[in-house]
Amino acid sequence: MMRILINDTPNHIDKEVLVQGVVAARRDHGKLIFLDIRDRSGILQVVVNPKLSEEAYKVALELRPEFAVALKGIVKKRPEKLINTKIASGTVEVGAHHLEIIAHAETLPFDMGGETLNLELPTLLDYRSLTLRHDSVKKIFLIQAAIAEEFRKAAKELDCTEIFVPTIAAGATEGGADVFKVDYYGHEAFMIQSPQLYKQIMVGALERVFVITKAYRAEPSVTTRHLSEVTMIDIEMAFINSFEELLDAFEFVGTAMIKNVSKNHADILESLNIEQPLIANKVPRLTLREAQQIITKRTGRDLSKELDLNPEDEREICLWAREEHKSDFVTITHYPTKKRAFYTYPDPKDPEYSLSYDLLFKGTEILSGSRRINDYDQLLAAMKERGINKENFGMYLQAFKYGMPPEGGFSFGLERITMKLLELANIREASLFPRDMERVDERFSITEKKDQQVHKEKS
Ligand code: AMO
Repeated sequence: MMRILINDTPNHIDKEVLVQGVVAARRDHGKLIFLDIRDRSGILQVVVNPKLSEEAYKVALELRPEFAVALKGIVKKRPEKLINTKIASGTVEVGAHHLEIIAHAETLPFDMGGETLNLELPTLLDYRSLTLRHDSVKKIFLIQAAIAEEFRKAAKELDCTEIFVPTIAAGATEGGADVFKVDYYGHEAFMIQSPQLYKQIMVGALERVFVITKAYRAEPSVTTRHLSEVTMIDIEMAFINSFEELLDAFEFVGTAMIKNVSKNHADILESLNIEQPLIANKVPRLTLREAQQIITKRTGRDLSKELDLNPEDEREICLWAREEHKSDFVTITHYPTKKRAFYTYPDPKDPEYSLSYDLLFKGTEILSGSRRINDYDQLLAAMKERGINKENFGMYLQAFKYGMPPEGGFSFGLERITMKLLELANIREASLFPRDMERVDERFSITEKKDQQVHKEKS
């Protein structure tokens, strides 16, 4: 007999089916045992009645959560008042006449049977292999997969080719101190902080590229929105004719991803009580200075000396965009040149500021990017000015030495988008196996902790 998926059971009323899945919950009701069985498609209620099969009943008595089972039974329509609208198979149940254990599980450390998990974050992550199986957690990663899929679609609409880049590099991609060093056969190398250098090199060959890759940030702080291992989803495009062309491109990709995922998975958003995001026809655009002036007007805080938006500012300007433009997105451009990476193109009209941008969504930056310096000599000068050793960037510089058209690009953080779309309190919930100062899979014990200060942030 062929296995069918749980969410297909309503199409087999009064027929015998074979279902395989995992016990999500077992409820003993006197002479009857009810099982919630979970497979990749959904959850099914199974009734085990000793009058139907004494043998199946005996097996059901042994079952505990997370046991894997195979069962055969007849699909029965549920009476109207017993229909469960929260699950796709809620109009039916299966009366098991054959039940077999195919894998055992130890007693769980906590109850996984409820609709939500109600665990503190450390426990949620300490038992990650287990908690990832819970419906409420699985939904996060179904949405994340959908975001990545929509990104690929949008990137292809822009005629970009997918590339796969190294994650070990000769130089620190973004500069700064938050880089992991690697002992590479006795040579010094670095984990990439972003796919930046390689995507730039590749527009010399393919003109328009996209990449989904892991990148590493040795973040010296513990915040709700920083990870040490990030999934970056990036685009880079050459032969750009204007700065606005880049803004149009990332606003198209950003809004298309969010719009399509929210529409195609409206059921998941609804089940998590998430409102549909506000997507205006045109994403509002502000320079950093304009954004700061708006924030000052709204809050009275003087930001005239600030070179960036802090998390509180980001939340405030997003509130403004929602109120004034009915948009959960807002684009901020022209950050100070010295605050951005060496490859950023200074604004020819005012070189203190740069042709750079961030895209904010529901209160937080989800994307960064810029037009790039494409002239070899200008690039060398920018590196020199920042004290960057060009010896570590040989392969990168080679691309510019042999000519590079005007180009630019951008990068979304996949976990950031997921976190914001699903209104998760902490970015760690949006990473399967989050890495931070205190954890690689399992939490480091206090005695193992290096002599390094952990800065905890309020936000
Ligand atoms: P940036 O450093 O701003 O830009 O990173 C791009 C996007 O990646 C995400 N991100 C992070 N998410 C979680 N934890 C972190 N530690 C973290 N760091 C970054 C954010 C951010 O907007 N090379 C440039 C991009 C470009 O110019 O194309 C870069 O890396 O969502």
